[in-house]
Amino acid sequence: MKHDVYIFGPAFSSFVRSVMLCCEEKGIAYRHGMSPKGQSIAFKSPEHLAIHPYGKVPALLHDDKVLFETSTICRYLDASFKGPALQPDSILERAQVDECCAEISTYIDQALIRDLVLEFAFPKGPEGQIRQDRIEKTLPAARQALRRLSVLLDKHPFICGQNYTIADALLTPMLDYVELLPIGKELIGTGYLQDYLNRMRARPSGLNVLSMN
Ligand SMILES: N[C@@H](CCC(=O)N[C@@H](CS)C(=O)NCC(=O)O)C(=O)O
Repeated sequence: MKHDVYIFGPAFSSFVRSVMLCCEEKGIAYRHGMSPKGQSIAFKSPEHLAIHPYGKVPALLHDDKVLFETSTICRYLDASFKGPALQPDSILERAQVDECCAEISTYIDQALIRDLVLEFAFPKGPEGQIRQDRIEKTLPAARQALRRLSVLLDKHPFICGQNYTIADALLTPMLDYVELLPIGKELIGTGYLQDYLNRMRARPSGLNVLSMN
């Protein structure tokens, strides 16, 4: 298979990072950014909407194929390229990884990234200030999401058990950003979730993609 993989989207996007992590874990050569053919494509422009009908990122451009939705892209890359498998073989275990991916990219993403991290990253209060009242309102859901992740992790090395899967690639950019918030260390705590994040950051894929580096 030709290795002409382009991940469309800025590298600061958590979901773009998830696709980058999958490529790194599988050893797939890739490029990324907003300029698949040299010229920059503006966010929400007709060219962007031609690649992603909802004007979001990431999208995958692979030779003449275009795909959107992060989990879908990651499953496609896993099936198309050699390298370590990022999904189990067993039907049930694969469904459990899919379930975990859906949970992370919907409920967990909403609580941790959309409602919390983005309020710090792009503050919308008067004169660009962080809306402290919004943060206070979102914290209970963020704490609940993190408790749920601790339950899922259950002292396994990876979020779905014994092996690195697409679910880890989805989750670690989110946790990485949360931990960098002023309240991040307190939120993540000093237990197994922090230990998991440290181990994911220390992998070659984490060293190349996650923000601590
Ligand atoms: N369900 C989509 C979500 C993609 C998504 O929300 N991407 C964010 C960046 S992390 C985005 O494009 N935000 C810009 C916007 O919503 O306008 C996926 O899994 O790929």
